[in-house]
Amino acid sequence: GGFRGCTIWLTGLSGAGKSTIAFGLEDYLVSAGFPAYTLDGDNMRTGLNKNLGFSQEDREENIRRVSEVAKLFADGGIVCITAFISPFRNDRDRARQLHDEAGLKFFEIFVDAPLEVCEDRDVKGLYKKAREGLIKGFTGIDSAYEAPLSPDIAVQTADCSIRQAVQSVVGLLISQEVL
Ligand code: GGZ
Repeated sequence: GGFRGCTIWLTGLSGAGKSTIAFGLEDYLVSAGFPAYTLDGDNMRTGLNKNLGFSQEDREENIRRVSEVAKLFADGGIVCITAFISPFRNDRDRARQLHDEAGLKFFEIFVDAPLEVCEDRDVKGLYKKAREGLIKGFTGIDSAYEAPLSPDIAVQTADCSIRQAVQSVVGLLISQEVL
């Protein structure tokens, strides 16, 4: 018995809503008394992964390190939420495998929004720069995004609120007996 950590892996395009959902979920969990912590570009790419860029090789290494850190958090009894594009299926599968081997639950959440919607939002103006050729190898423009084939759930952020998206994940965690 007792509470165990796990990893909630959010994947999706830039601007799909991963970070917003991650922090909404983290707030919900912490308020309900469950330890939760979000790993994202802001706390990983500025520190542990600051030597990495956006080539395929660097993204793979980024996700490999994030996977290992998430596993440690989960093993330490925390709900670890990760918010990275994590564009490659193989890398996400390896993250799951790492958790499976350690007997830790792992949930892949597809934060699904059409490219047009993400590009319309363009919160940081990066899509515009990518279209203008000022950023090369931008996911969805000239770098691949491999959508999950069988995510634990998908949330369509063009059609639902952040609250609803967070509630879908919470519903999954309850049905899987994490909460
Ligand atoms: C994609 C890029 C790129 C390129 C910089 N491609 O909207 P953001 O700004 O905050 O989210 C994007 C973030 C992606 O970092 P990740 O660590 O999640 O990527 S990966 O999982 O693929 O390793 C975007 C910004 O970094 N960004 N250049 N070329 N996103």
